[in-house]
Amino acid sequence: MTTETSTVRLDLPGLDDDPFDDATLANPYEFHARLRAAGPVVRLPRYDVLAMGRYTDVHAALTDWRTFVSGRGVGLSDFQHEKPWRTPSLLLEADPPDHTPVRAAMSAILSPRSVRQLRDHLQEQADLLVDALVCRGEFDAVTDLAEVFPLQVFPDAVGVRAEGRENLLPYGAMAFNAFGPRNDRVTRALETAEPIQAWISESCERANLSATGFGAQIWAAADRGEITHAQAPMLVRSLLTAGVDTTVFGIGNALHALAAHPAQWSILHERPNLAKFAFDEALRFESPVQTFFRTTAADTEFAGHRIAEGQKVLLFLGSGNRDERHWGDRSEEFDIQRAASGHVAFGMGIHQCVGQPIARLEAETILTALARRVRRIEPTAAAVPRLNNTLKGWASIPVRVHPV
Ligand code: OVM
Repeated sequence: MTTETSTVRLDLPGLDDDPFDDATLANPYEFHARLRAAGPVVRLPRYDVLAMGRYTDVHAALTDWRTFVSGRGVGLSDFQHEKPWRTPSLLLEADPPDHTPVRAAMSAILSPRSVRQLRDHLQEQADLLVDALVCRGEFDAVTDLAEVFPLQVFPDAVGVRAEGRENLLPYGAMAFNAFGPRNDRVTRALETAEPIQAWISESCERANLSATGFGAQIWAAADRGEITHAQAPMLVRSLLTAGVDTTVFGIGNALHALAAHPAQWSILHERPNLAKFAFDEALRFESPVQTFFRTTAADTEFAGHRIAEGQKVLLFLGSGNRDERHWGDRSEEFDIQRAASGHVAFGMGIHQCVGQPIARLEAETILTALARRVRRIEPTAAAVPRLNNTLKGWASIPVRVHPV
């Protein structure tokens, strides 16, 4: 607890922790438990922000977009006072009414119906990749699988040119790091940002996109007047920012949890059609996107506390997803047969992940392919965390698989 002065109210409990330091990023769960125990709204004086870690409060703040706005940025930086590192996203960093038509156009393009048409192709690609890895027997579940599969299928689905795709992962890492404080991780990433940003920006132009992908469909929505032609490349940028690292981390986290819990793998192997439930439980258990900020648009009362206008509030999605108040006393256990739906790993409310159908399809097809062919998956060395100010995941997960 702390008593140092700040612009935030002092009647609230405070925690001295730095949620963005290496140790907490690598293992945030002990901090999350103290955050939830401290109260519904907790001060983090180190950054002069408020924090929420309980499921009900995270859910409520995500849903109340009028009070907890996104247009001032969903990182630590308040766009009302600081210049954003890039042009703000028309989706993520926007509020109604501007957000509404843009979101509607993107929802239609990424709808379950539209994404379903990709299923056979993705399952085929997943089966081929897994066949090759099963032949090898030992491989790295991140560098040989989680980083390979999304990059094999998602840029093609968007219609991105082949040249320069190695920029996609670094760009996403930079964007997710940039939501945090300007620590070494951000400073280092921004040093090499320029050529990466230039490649991303060019890749969003109509002439550089295939004729049939999601990118082309965004431009077609502009032709139909659903969005403007000026908005189209910005929305392609959203796909390239939010669509790669997230799925890589999500698939990696699922494989890490399954390799660490052999009994859970056995259940999945016996019933591969549980893959989509296993993925939801993995998202709950180790959420790839750990945090997002909101900013209060007005003085407000929340959970019995007054919060002033202009206050940055850090929402711990990954903590809400392990809150014993919501999930019960086994909330910190990995159980693919639990009812994990309702987790906030994709957010909640008007900003809830619009790319969810494609993210889920990627995860489901690759996990199904593995579950069918592999009866046992075991770690062969310690997994190495990949630290990011927003994302939780792994740089390396060495495994051995035993085929059927
Ligand atoms: C965007 C976006 C959306 C969701 C997440 C995200 C970097 C970015 O629209 O650019 O993370």
